[in-house]
Amino acid sequence: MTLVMGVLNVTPDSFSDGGQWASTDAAIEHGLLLHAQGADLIDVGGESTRPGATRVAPEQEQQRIIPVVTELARQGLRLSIDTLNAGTALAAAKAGASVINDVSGGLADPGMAAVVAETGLTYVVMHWRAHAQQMDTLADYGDVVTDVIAELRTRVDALTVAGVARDRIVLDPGLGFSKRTEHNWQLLNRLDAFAELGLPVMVGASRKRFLAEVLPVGAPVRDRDLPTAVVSVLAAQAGAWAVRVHDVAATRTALNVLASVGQSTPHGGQHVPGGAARASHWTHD
Ligand code: PMM
Repeated sequence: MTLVMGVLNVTPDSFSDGGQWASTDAAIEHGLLLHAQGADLIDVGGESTRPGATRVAPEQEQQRIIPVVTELARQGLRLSIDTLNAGTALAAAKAGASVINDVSGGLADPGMAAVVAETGLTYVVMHWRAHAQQMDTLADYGDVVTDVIAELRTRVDALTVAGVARDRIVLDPGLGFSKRTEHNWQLLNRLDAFAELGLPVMVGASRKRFLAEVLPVGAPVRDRDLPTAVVSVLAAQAGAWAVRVHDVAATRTALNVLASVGQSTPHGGQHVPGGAARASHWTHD
């Protein structure tokens, strides 16, 4: 089964949920709710990566997320940490996170590969070209699927040379990051092409701008949860390892439909790199 990764942005400015879970207590409560709704992993982030966002100091990022990671790990939840910063990834690993989700795939912080290698955690390598201020200016491709796969292959090669175990890596096409609307649909249409890299793939479509295209003009962002759940089904059918979503309940229900009609993905979720045994070295239990 494809894993459901619930989004927990402990930020004042993320595009669809900024400010809602900005306090530690509210974030912990929301993380527990996402878990109760069926999230397999909670992805905790303390820096918004929405187009145009400004960077946050790693110290501030850690102040936002480490207490949340610590408490949710203590309660037995499986956690992913959404960060560009090696120091934050290491602090989160020590606080109990078992997945490092780096939207830059190691390009933003040259120290990240060493942290991934040292902790042995699962590492999500997303396709990324530039920070939030510039990313929309870098959405030029020949064939977007071919180009994204080639750029991810280059990242995987560089990371393995830097000591990251290949079997810890999960790939992500990076929907919405230096992608125009049509690029996102093309990537979703050909998710199966990523199989040539021989690594698990995760998909983060949740509430992104391109989904507005299938809704009435002016529909509120929350209305994107329905198309998000549909994309979760398509991703699962293509064998995705995980989908990253805000509305966990909707995606869980949609994936239950798929399971009920006997179409649980044969591949997705079976290969879970960096499982609990490996991660336990970094937890406090
Ligand atoms: N998208 C966002 C943040 N983190 N991580 C991965 N692996 N893939 C994504 O597509 C992704 C991500 C931006 O969405 P948000 O601002 O709603 O968190």
